[in-house]
Amino acid sequence: MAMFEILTEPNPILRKKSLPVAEVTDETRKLMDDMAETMYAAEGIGLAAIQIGVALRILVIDLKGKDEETEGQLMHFVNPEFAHLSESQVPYREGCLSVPGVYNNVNRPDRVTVKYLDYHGQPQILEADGLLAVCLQHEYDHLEGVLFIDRLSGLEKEMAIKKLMKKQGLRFK
Ligand code: QAP
Ligand code: CO
Repeated sequence: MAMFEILTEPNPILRKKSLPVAEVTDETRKLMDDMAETMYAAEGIGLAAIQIGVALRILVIDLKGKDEETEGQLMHFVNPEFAHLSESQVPYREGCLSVPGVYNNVNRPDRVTVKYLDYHGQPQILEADGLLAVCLQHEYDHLEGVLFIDRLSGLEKEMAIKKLMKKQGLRFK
């Protein structure tokens, strides 16, 4: 296994749209193992392949102690698609390994049904709520080149970017 560097905003690669995986092979599984190791090393709960510079539609999620239902389970999602998103939305305070040190409330549907291929390439359907539903939508956004800060209102987004740049020792103008 190997650990990778996690790309951070404003790296333009994070804006790329990821491509579907044609077939889940040993090479795909190697990539998923490396993604999991990178996520654990960074103490994250979710990671999309594009965050390590690979534009493929692959997510890994491990909510650790933060969610009772999935506790301690590493989950792999290849080519995920939402079959259902609930009408009702809830706010959740999100962060992102690619936007370090910035946290904001984001509104999203609170229940989702996701279709995907698992680690073995088998088709699966999963209903999720709570933190898993939030995390799936956050990670799915990465596949479309969208970051959680893009979902904030104009002023909130401006403040989030200022905070990020300050953390990185950058200055405006
Ligand atoms: C996405 O986020 C997520 O700023 C996963 O300094 C977040 O793993 C889904 C992290 C919230 C649902 C709810 C962020 C680690 C990890 C940081 C993460 C940081 C260190 C973020
Ligand atoms: Co993220």
